[in-house]
Amino acid sequence: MKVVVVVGGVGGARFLLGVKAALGLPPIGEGSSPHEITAVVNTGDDVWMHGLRIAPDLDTCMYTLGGGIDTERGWGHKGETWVVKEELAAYDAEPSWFGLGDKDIATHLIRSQMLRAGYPLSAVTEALCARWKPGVKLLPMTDDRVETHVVVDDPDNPEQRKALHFQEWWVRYRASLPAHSIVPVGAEEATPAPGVLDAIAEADAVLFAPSNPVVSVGTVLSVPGVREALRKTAAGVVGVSPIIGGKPVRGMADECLTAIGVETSAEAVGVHYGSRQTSDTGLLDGWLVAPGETVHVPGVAVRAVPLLMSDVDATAAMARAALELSGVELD
Ligand code: FO1
Repeated sequence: MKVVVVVGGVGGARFLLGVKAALGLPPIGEGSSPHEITAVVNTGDDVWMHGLRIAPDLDTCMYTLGGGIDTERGWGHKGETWVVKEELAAYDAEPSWFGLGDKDIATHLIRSQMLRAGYPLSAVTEALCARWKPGVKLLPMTDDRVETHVVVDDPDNPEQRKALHFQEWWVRYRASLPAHSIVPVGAEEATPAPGVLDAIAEADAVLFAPSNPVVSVGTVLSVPGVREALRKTAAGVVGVSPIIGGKPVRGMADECLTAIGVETSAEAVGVHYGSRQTSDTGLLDGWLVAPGETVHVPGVAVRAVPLLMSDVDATAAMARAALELSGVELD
């Protein structure tokens, strides 16, 4: 079976652990299985910091599925040290609000060196995954530069508006500055990375992880060609709500949803993604929501299952429910 999962960072990576388990694969590392999982990963969070190219969502997926993630933080290496970060601070090197761990820096050095040598991000990711063996194919949504920027009132000059890179808004300001708009800069000129459209076309099931519907899934959908491929694929397309009881499970999806005028509810996000059958822009055939939520999404089959990814077994149950709702037969 070929499964494609559209993912962002922490939530997406955790969901992928469950998809692997649901298909009989070991959550961490590689296993032998007739099933193929391809993750199409958001790269709008990517950023140049201290001369290094950081790709947070790709790294979070790679470390989580390869067994190297710091599970507390949800990003970066477990057992991390911060000597270089302290040295940079000693030089007053900005930005001091973004933490680069010593082990993590090795990943960014390899990636930056390969990018400067002309390798596309997808080739860099493949090279890094040769070490981490995530057990799924990690594809960046595009090899082109797309960076999510957030338009806010300039904190130093509130009459003015200012576009912040997503990382500054998210990490430095903790998304506390109301976002007037969220823009995936460069998306119009981007093309899907090699393999993305084929994976969607050949999939038996396509799942939207419970990632941020705006800055993660939404950014992947902003790459020209992706939405069309999702609307055309013979695979069932099923999303998992990142909103439970009117609140995001983690992160600041509510701030992001408000910025695009979507209410923070499982129903509103389902309607936002839309129905593939009964609309000419919608993407979903199925929508998983938490128990007890009354959710109606016209033209979309809604099912209620526990959605807390408290451990791999719980996440595997969610993934199985999503796969079944997409119409595939699980052994
Ligand atoms: N998140 C933070 O809250 N603080 C940080 O200092 C930070 C550094 C960082 C470095 C590398 C990396 O891959 C991720 C990092 N993140 C940090 C997380 C990152 O901002 C988020 O994981 C994603 O951008 C949101 O999905």
